[in-house]
Amino acid sequence: MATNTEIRSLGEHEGADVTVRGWVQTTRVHGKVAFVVLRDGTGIVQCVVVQKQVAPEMWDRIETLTQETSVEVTGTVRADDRAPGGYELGLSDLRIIGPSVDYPIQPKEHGVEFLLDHRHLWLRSSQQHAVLRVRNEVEQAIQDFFYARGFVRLDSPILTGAIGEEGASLFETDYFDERAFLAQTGQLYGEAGAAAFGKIYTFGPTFRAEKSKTRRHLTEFWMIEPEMAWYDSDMNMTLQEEFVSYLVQRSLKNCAEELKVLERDTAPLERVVPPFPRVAYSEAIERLQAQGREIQWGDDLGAPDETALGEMYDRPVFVYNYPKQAKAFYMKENPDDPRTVLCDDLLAPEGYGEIIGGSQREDDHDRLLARIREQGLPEPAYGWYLDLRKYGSFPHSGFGLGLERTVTWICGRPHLREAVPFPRMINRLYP
Ligand code: NSS
Repeated sequence: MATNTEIRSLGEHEGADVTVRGWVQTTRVHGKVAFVVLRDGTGIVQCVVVQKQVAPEMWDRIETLTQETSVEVTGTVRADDRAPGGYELGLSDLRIIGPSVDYPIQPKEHGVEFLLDHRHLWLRSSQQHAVLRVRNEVEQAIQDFFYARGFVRLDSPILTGAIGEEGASLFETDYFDERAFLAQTGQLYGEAGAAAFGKIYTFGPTFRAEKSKTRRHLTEFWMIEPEMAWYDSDMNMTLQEEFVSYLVQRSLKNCAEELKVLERDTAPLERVVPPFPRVAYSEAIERLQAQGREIQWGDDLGAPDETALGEMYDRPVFVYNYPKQAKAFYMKENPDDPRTVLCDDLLAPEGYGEIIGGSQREDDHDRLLARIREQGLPEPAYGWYLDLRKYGSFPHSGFGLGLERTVTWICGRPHLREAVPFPRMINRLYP
């Protein structure tokens, strides 16, 4: 009796008969020998069929196989250095489970809109499969990193009554007799969690009604938001560089195959180790101006500015202490320069730009209230958030890492839309 196995485990069955189930990538018939390349999601294997060794009906079946037909095959595992994965299968049987007629994605160039319309099938393609395997590794690495450091995962709500980052990009929905908003951030809830557990992180989908059609924006993206009691802005940046380095090094170690499929040059990733350079916002402006860029003190950095700055360093770079007017209401005023706040953005190299936004939080009740009023935010919605400054206020800091931006950079892809299984963008809600 042949044992069922996955392609990735074929090495454990060398010389034995196994049964594998999967989908046909290609079939080539060379006279009396046929080669069927099969993938099952865990790997690919070349199956070899010799006409005189199999029943005539089976040989006929091989000749009718089309791309993405699902099959169950039985054969002998043979080591073969030239084969992908190091093994091939000498088939004795092949059963068709589900035929596939006129599979829309052919091994040729398709336009990206066509591929996105067929995202439910495009996921099977080798590069898309590789990107999402890297995403899976990064997601696991995130959990391992924080678990090992004693952080508690705190799941923040997705339906919220309060605003998070900015009013302009909120998704609104009916909530019985009230209005609700899809969460732009879990941070405010994370701050409540930090007072309860010390160190927490949230990890979930966040939503922004971004009208911009850029390669860096999705309307639904996943964010990791750690929040730490007793951390100042410097400690916050140190945690960020350790975290990002861990995610990159872990991907290099456990996703070498995937990065090869993606033809990712891994040299720039190997340099991602602490410490990362830290550049004050004011210095960043001077450097950009020296390059002839049109940017004034007080402006937020645009994507081209981030790219230009990122290119000045060989690893991710922190830009810290931005002007108050460019940043969110909850950031703590810088005691050494009240025009600025204690915050940082982490810019990835190779033109990938901002992957993290973080800050020390305003922990003074009256200053925070003043900022809420200055920005015209709905005060009643922030009552519970202000409570955190009334009952045992505490210095604390945190940050948000965009999962898709990080995966896009690690994989060296041009656009965020490939780093999430089913991307949501301004003009895309299907599939
Ligand atoms: O707006 S952020 O800069 N900051 C926050 O939301 C804070 N509440 C985080 C915190 O301190 N807890 O967003 C953080 C990151 C940003 O650096 C990007 O990597 C990512 O979230 N981000 C996005 N990714 C994809 N698409 C869009 N639209 C997007 N917006 C932010």
